[in-house]
Amino acid sequence: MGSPFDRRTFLAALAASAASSALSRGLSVDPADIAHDPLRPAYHLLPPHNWMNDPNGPIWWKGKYHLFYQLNPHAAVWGDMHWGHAISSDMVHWHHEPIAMAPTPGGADSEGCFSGSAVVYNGVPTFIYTGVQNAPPDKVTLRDGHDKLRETQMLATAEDDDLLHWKKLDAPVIPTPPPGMQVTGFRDPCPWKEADGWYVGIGSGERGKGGSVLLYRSSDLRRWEYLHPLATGIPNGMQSANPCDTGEMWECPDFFALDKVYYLHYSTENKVIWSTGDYDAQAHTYTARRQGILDHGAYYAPKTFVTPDGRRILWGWIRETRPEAEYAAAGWAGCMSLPRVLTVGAQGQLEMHPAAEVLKLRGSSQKGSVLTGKPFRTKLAELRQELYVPVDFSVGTLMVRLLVGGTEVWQLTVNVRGDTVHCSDVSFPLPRFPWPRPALRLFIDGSVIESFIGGRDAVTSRVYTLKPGDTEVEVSVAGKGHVDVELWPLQAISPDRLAT
Ligand code: DQQ
Repeated sequence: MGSPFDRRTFLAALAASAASSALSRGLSVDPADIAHDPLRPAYHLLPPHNWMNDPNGPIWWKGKYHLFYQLNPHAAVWGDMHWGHAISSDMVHWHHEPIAMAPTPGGADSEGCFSGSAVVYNGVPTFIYTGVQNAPPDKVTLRDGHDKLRETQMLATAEDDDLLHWKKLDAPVIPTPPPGMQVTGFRDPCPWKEADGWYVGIGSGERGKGGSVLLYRSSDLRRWEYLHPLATGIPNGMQSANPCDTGEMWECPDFFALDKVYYLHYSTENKVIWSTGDYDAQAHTYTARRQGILDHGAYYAPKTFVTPDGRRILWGWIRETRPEAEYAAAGWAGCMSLPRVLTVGAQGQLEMHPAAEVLKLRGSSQKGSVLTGKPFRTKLAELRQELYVPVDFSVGTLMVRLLVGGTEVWQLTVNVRGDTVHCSDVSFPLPRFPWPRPALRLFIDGSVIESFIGGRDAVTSRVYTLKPGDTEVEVSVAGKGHVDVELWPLQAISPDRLAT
């Protein structure tokens, strides 16, 4: 899997600390230490403690936003997947709710409730998700070098309007992959409705052939008929025990119409690939016309939903990049990206910017000017900031750096004329489309930096060496140019993040 899928490490950690009373309450680290950890994000959604990965089943229901997510309630490492739940009225401030779904002993999801989606069917919010269980070799669909599991697609229906209680159907609704296919995986259903019924895409692939999204159709979400692959990759010759590392398994697909074109994304090789193209609604075939990388950093397995005012919002998992022993010891791991609004430009290029709701976190801003040879540099009292740098194409190169004790620990360089971006150790081209939002916007939150470039490209970084009170931000230009800078302190969304 793209995530650290190390069940053995998780079980070993669990066994080693089984005697601890904190762990018996689902805590591996003292909550006070977690609350005061300066590296822990203060305005990105994360659980009170322990491990989070993919966003699951985002939905707006009865006046509230609900976000579910992959949660290990026992430790800050991947394992024993449950669905955590948080509710919000603005997609920024959250209230943690009890676990929405847990594995059922003896059931088809006994080893984990993997990722999935939420739809409303006959007036009832309904999850379609992947259950995993141990199974004889001929039934196993997931082999990643550690785990051997059978994946089936399962259904659960909401029992109350706060979406706190869910009733599972005992039997999987899609129990096996298509006959004759030796799949590299079979998970993460993304459903949608068309005039003639429901459709679902399932992340899959085949060894030596590449990843795919398998398309099924149903009239009632319960009985599904396999049609054909909605999209397939191409073999790239890479070899690994884990097909997610070679692009032979596509995780967490999402498919929908966006601004009159069709849009698909999937996650593989630690990246999220988006494409836009055409969908033939008679033949149910998709032809990608343009594609790219959704975020060039520590970002994976995103999922979208539509707000009541019609915005397509993307949530993504911001993963850890430090060693597992460090995040396990910290007692928390992973957080959700800020809500991003997706649109498509005139040439089919993906555009993306943080939802306007995020602006409500801003305090009073500090403004500055940058000239060639005269950078803007200021100390950050807190590691919770938004930096806004409007850009025009007369500027040569723009550089944003973070320094601790005067030493650079992170930098973003946008070579506007040369069409390239460097972000610490990541580089990527900046295609010459007009920028829908001609600015850089950076969100610093503990160890997370989410950067938006021109309203189109994004790169999410993790930096574990930032220190509150001893971190400076610097903006400079090379070549001819002058830019203005605005910096806002952002409020934390709760005093300690333990309840909200
Ligand atoms: N995470 C889930 C899977 C998915 C993967 C398991 C992607 O359903 O394929 O935690 O991060």
